[in-house]
Amino acid sequence: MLSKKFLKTVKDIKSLKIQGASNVRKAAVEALLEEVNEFNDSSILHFKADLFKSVKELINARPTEPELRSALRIVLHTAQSNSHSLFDLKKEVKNSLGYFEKQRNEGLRKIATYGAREIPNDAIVMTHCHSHTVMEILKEAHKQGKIERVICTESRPLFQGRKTAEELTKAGVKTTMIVDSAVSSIVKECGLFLSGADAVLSDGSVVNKIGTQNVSMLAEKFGVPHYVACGTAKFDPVTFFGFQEIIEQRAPEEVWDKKLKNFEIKNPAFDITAAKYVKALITEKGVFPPTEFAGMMYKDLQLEKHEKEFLSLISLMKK
Ligand code: RUB
Repeated sequence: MLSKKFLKTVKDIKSLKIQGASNVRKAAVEALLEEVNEFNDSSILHFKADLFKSVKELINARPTEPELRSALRIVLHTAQSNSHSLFDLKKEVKNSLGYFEKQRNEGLRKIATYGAREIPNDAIVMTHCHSHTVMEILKEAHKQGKIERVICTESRPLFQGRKTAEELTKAGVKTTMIVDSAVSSIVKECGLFLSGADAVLSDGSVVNKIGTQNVSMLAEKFGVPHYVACGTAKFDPVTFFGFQEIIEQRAPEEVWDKKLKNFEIKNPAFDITAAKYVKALITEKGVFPPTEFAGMMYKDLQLEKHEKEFLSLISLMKK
């Protein structure tokens, strides 16, 4: 039985109350740990069944989140271990999730350090949506006195740019907000465009909040480099095996709650920026051109050997 608290986390992820790939992953891991702690049946089989159900709920809460899937894969992998007692299995799941989180947090510090090095002095930086990885870099660069100003888009339809603006101004960073359609007029004033990522695909292209591709293409037109800040857990391994990343389609009411005849609203949450528009990915393993990054991840994850494991996780996603 999944707890009310767990189901509330799933609901909050679905409704975007919990937003951004890293926050989604963090909330999911916390909810899973709590489920493990609170499980009070004595059957190891029931425990595994519950774990499987939790993974399924979470994987379908937001379909475009490979970082969340990376955490869930660890849970499924650990659940298949040879632990004979429930106590040991619980301990193993908790340890593996704890280790994963620790690595993500240490990785974030490294990304902030490497990212701040890429930011030139007196930089005007454009950003889009709200990425807590981007925030770490901007705050670090601000501490080093490198930022003149950050320009953030509103990021319609749900205005995540406001969250970015609030956080930046609180940290003492001079911030300008623009409507999404003002990007072409303003991006030429910027030294770089820095975005986050929800996923990096096998061809090095980057999935991120809808509108990222627009900013990236316009930035290229005006000679402004696009850097993407993301942990390596954002890499989507199944795209190496012919699977397409699912682009989440969100409710039309987020755009306009009007019902008209002969009328439809399309509301994709993400878009895909081709690798050729991205100068580099800033990750905890270093700063890489996107296609090189994908090749490195293929080797690192030993995908040739682990294809089955990655595909079995994806099979839990609703079609
Ligand atoms: C958020 C978004 C962020 C990435 C990266 O979209 O596109 O740029 O998730 O975030 P949404 P982070 O608001 O739909 O979740 O760097 O925090 O992982």
